[in-house]
Amino acid sequence: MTDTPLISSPEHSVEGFVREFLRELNFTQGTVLERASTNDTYLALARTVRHYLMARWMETTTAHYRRQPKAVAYLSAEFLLGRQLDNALLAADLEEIAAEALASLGLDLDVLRQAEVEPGLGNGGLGRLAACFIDSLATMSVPAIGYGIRYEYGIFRQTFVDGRQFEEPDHWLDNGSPWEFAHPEHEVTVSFGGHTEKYTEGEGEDAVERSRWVPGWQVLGVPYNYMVPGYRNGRVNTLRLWSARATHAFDLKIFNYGDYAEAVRAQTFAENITKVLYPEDSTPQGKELRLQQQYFFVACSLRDFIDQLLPEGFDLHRLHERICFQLNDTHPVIAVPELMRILVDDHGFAWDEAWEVTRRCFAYTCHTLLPEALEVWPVELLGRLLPRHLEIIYRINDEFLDEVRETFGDDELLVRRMSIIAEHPFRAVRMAHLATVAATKVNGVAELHSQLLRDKVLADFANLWPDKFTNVTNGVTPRRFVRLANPGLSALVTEAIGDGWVTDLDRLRELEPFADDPEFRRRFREVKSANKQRLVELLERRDGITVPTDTMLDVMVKRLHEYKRQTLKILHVISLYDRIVSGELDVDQVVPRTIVFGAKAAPGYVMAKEIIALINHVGTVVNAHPVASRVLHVAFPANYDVTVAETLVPAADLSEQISLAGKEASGTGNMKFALNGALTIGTDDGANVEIRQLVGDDHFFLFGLTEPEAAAIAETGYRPSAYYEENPTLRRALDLVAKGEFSGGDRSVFEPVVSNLLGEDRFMVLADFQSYLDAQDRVEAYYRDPEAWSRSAVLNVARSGFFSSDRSMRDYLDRIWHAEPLGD
Ligand code: 26W
Repeated sequence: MTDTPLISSPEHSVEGFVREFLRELNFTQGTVLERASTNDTYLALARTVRHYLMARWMETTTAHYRRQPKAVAYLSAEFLLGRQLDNALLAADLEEIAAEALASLGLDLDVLRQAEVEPGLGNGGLGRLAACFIDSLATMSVPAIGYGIRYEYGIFRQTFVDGRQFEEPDHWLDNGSPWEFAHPEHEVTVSFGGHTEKYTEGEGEDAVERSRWVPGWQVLGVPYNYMVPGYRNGRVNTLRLWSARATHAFDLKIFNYGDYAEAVRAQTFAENITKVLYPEDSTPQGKELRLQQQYFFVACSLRDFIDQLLPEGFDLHRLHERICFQLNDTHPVIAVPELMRILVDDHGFAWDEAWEVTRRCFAYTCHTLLPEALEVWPVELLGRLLPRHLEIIYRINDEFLDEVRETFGDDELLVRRMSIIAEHPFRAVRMAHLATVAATKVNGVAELHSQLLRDKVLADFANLWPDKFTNVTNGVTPRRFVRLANPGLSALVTEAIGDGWVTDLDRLRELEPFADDPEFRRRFREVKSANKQRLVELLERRDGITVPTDTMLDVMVKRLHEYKRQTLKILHVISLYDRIVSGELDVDQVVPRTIVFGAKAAPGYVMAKEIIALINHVGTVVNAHPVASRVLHVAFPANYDVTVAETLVPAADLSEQISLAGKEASGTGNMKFALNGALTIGTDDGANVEIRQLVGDDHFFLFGLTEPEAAAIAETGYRPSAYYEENPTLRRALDLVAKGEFSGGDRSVFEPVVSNLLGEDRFMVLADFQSYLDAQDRVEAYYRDPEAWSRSAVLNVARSGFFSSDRSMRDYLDRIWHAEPLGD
């Protein structure tokens, strides 16, 4: 890299901004202000803001290259970024300048903000976590790069027709994407298929048996770079997402045969690899294209790091001194045999030498506890797509099982349990086992989750390597989820304790005394109520949904999954409705609530889709009922995404975190709500446990079975119908659904939901029903006292600083990566 001086940033002033903006509008967008569309002005604005970050980006990149510090590569199939404009404005400290500059041209920044289509390159928690982590790494000046996939279509757009979910493609790139930089000149070739050949290298004494991969077909990976700006620290890291293209040679060959249509087909075939994000969250479908995606991005990323980011001639025996590849769940785990292949086949390492390095380069984060979410790849498929990798996996497994036998003796049951290869119901590679064997560290994402990994899911491995296992509790970025999403609260907090909290969230502790200050509480309530007003306007504008303003805002937003128990929430609504309509509850005595749901279901997850329909139908009936609608309102805006969360979370009073204990690995929405001053009603699950410990029992509504209790019930045989028989309130609620109250009298519509609850009820909704209702009664009583409630809300804010993703990053740095921030 040369020492050419960098062009300096545009002038940091309103005039400077106006000049740069008009230049962009005229010279890049090719239009004039008078005729520019909203999209034209948005694109010009985005590029203007980008310019202010450009010099920092080049400086950061150059510093990494020159100093060659130990870096972190976060490998993730998902990065759920959310909109970029606001975050870039904030990082560059341009919010006021931009607003003023645009106003001077008769433009409204708020309108332009809304023109941005968010890149929905993730499903939910895991993808959003990756986005929070790279934000924190940049803000902490840690040398880090995110590697992932540039899906042409992100998570589907959800619509409702008659209350049922339909999916539409998400054309997020249609209007142009001003935040990405394509680098086709850095394309990487990725191979697939074919077969392997044995050959002997050297002669006589020195002869070694080696294996060579003869691939069947290849594609190109083109990197797209995205800026990851640190918060006002002069650093901008890189997120590199890969897009698949057909190789030039491939089309050319076919083209020469004169089959033009075939050449185009080949192109399409290659480009399919990064066409669409798989919308399955937690139940893998085992699709070939998904394995292609995983190998594709991981092969591109390793090649990129080794060939582009390390200096020429770097001795790969020392790779672990320069990088830790963090595996975000099992999706990138095929990187393990890929690195072995690179070292052994391409660089001539001996097997043991290569394993020594590989073992030290990877760390693995597990994000689930559900057995069905643990990825396995059929050996048949993996061997067909990646024959050399399968060979390598077999050898890793052989040596690993030798170690197991050496340590524990010939316990064949144990060996079978621990094997990387499962034999039943079909031969398959267990990716979590491969990851655990290869990783220096394995972590769960909340204390309880990490403990359950050690004690249950990966217990045999924890016995073998107790020191390998650790915990890093998840976090969320305070820049996006407090500072940007909640300007009112941010201003109030800053006025009280200064603005240091934005990068040092523990400082929120200094707010504690303000919880006892009536004036502060009054202003806190004012902020909450303004945030509710903003939400009401959003729902009206975006969805045409009208909801009342000043009611308790009770929110459950997350992917639709049975273990998360949206059914428990809707049964609560049904029960309130039933008791109001029957006169058991005096409507004038009920605290008015607005219940907001947001949830996408995996397109093939039938039960989840039924639950969505049930929620929508209950909402229709409740909202239309002359008496019930005086105090109850249900809203279910379609297509919940990061952008909606940014308005919804700051408005919430009550955060619903009601999974069956032992099933939610962590949750991160729970943290966002607490940080924005919502009180949680929740089970002892995931990070709820830590939230409750920190904010205190008096400021958290706990209910439900504990994990050991749920496990014990499951052990002795769970009988949901017993709860139905014994609890008249529950029975009435379920009977209403069964007899068609919410389906125009048609009993068949929600029969599958009801019979599932009465039959299997795998996640013990009925067992926790009464406890949940009792907790909701406590919520209601407490909410009647606004002073007490807002005191608790302020304490939730003050005591949740631990849930900053900056703290998560510090924990990863100390416990796993052993890397350091780059000094000035
Ligand atoms: C299709 C295969 C598959 C399997 C698992 C896709 C996605 C997954 C993820 C592990 C599901 C997921 O997003 N897990 C969530 O990760 C969050 C971040 O750590 C946690 O907060 C959530 O509790 C966990 O469900």
